Amino acid sequence: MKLIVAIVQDEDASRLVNQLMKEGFGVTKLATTGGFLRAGNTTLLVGVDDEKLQSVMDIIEHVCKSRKQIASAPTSMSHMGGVYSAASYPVEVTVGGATVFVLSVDQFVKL
Ligand code: 2BA
Repeated sequence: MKLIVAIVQDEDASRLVNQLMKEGFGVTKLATTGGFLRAGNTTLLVGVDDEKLQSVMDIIEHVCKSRKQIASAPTSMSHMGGVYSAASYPVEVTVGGATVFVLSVDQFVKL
């Protein structure tokens, strides 16, 4: 059995959950925050038998789109009049479709 940890954009999350549920997969949805953009994203946990892994990966790939977002990146520090100040400038980053980790599951129990 595998545990799929999929980090997706909020815009794709509902459609992805709906599609996975429709295909009979169990899903847990977590509200998460990306470390770089400091913006909300969604992490899905999906436990699947090994032979179903590719079906889930195909659904994720089909539903999740990549998008461009503007992030604020720090540039130089300046030191004037005894005061340090940092400027930032906008950079464009491409986010997604999805960041997916596949973990082997040692044990799966429902108590
Ligand atoms: P964030 O950390 O907010 O990153 C959003 C996007 O910013 C990334 O998209 C990437 O295009 C860019 N980015 C991230 N770190 C960067 C850096 N140090 N310099 C320049 N650009 C950078 P994705 O790669 O599609 O990642 C989307 C989200 O997936 C991430 O949101 C984070 O929540 C998660 N993620 C990505 N890689 C991860 C990893 N190795 N471990 C854990 N979570 C990860």
